[in-house]
Amino acid sequence: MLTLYDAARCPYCARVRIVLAEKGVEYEPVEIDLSDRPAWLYEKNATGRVPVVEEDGWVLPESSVIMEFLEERYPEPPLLPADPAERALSRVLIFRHDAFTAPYYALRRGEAGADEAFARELEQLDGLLQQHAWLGGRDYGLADIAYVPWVLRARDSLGVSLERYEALAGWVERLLERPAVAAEAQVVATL
Ligand SMILES: N[C@@H](CCC(=O)N[C@@H](CS)C(=O)NCC(=O)O)C(=O)O
Repeated sequence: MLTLYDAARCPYCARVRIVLAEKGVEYEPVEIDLSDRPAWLYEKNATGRVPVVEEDGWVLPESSVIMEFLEERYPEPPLLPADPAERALSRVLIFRHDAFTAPYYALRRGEAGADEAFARELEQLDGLLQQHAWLGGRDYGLADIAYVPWVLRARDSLGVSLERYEALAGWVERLLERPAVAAEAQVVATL
């Protein structure tokens, strides 16, 4: 049985929770109190961060790597496109994700100018979604899962309106039709 060292409020953990739910993988969640982390967590991940997954004594940190690991370990249903070019584009989006989250966290800290910087990031996502239905191309997959936890938190916890980003707002609505993503919206509502 796979174990997920998890924290409800953590959007990186949300990525992993969504992938596990999409693939129907049973797992044991271990909730970590990030304000009072157990010392043993550093033995599993030197940075002391979550998410971490563990299977038969083998441990793996880093949400983007965990997502790819789960995709290979549990290939059905596939969450990366079959086409190598589309797979590569999904990976570029995941690789560049920090550019999206930096203004998100600045906004959460109430820094000056953060709302404009985050709006520019949302505009970029909206532009991509005007070109194709999902961030990774024609199909829903890891690129969408990599971004949606922050978009939900921005909308529901930081009060960022998505109204002016028509394609992005439509993408969120389509994502929320998926039980794995709807469950995350429920988690965000409890934070
Ligand atoms: N690059 C890591 C980031 C994980 C991360 O920052 N997790 C946060 C919670 S959302 C954490 O554990 N923070 C505790 C800390 O920074 O000490 C990943 O993608 O998994």
